[in-house]
Amino acid sequence: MPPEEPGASGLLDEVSGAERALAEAAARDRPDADGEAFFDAVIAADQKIEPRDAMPEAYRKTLVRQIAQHAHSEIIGMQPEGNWISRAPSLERKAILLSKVQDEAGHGLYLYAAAETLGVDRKDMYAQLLSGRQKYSSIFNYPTLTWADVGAIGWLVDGAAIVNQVPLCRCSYGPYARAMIRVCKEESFHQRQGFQSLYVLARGTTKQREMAQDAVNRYWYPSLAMFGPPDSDSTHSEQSMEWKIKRYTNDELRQRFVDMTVQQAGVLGLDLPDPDLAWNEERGHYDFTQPDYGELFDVIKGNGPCNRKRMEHRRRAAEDGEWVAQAAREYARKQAERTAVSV
Ligand code: FAQ
Repeated sequence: MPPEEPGASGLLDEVSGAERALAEAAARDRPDADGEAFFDAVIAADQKIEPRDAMPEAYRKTLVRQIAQHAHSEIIGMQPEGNWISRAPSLERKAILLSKVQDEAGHGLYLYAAAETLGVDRKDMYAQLLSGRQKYSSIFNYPTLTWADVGAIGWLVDGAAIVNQVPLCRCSYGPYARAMIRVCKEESFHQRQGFQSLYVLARGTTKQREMAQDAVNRYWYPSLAMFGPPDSDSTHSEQSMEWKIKRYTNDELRQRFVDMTVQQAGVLGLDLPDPDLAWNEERGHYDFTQPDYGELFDVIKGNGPCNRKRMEHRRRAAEDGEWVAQAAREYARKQAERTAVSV
């Protein structure tokens, strides 16, 4: 067994703490005011806005944008790893990967459900993804060239996702915060399986070790870019932090991820592909080379290595699955009819 990697257990503590805090907040008295004053009081008291509460339209729109984009990321994120299910090197690895990819579908489901509490329809969000009007995370537009990429995604991509999403368990919007608690617990498990898979490869044959290093080399900078543009170019951070949707800025979270990951790379015995990575005593953080943000914006615009492939696959899946959706809709209609008759 690989030794415990540093950092992850502390993050999980924060998740359990968030769960307690949510239960306590729900039990507390809510501010006795209507409309804007109510919203401001709830945010100031660090409590939760719930679906039927008054909220500014811009707050609602920001949440729909972020949650929909997050949900789309989870389901598009099934593709790069799904690519390896049929070629996993053992039955055990295949079963693990299958479960992980199913978990991502489940995360999509919780998140679409959370977005629906804001008065939007899942069907419409999905249509906006397919038409390109709503986006998904840049990271899933990179290819998975070897088996080691599956480990690198688990370790780095799920690792970055946890760092970004643990603070979202304390997001001011109740349904999103609650969905994130379960998602984070599962992502933590995913991160550990990726770490363990790379740990085994790093101690395997020379070829396996090289494959693991190559995967880390290719996934390092795209993982750093997942946190979004630098704070100076982030259009939404300031307002989202005022509303307590975001708790930390993009750069703060990126730094936290680097600090945590450098130590883990040491345990794995793999190098991070940054010659300027160095501990800065004065800052109490690692200095590191920033990702290429020009590349990030290019990928967001649809020009990454796999954007077209990912969207074509999704569109084909929607067309091929239309008969199932139709059958489900018809079944739901009949059930509703029967319930109406028996009432
Ligand atoms: N990719 O002003 P900001 C996962 C856009 S799930 C694409 O800083 P914000 C699990 C941003 O939307 C990964 N677009 O924006 C998994 C905005 O554009 P817009 C997804 C990006 O919202 C693992 C513009 O740039 N996680 O990994 C990206 O305050 C393994 C300006 O940016 C989430 O969605 C990007 N990387 O902060 C699944 C977490 N970065 O909308 C399968 C929730 C920025 O105005 C396998 N989301 N943009 O046109 C968030 O925390 C935030 O939305 C950020 C961006 C931090 C992503």
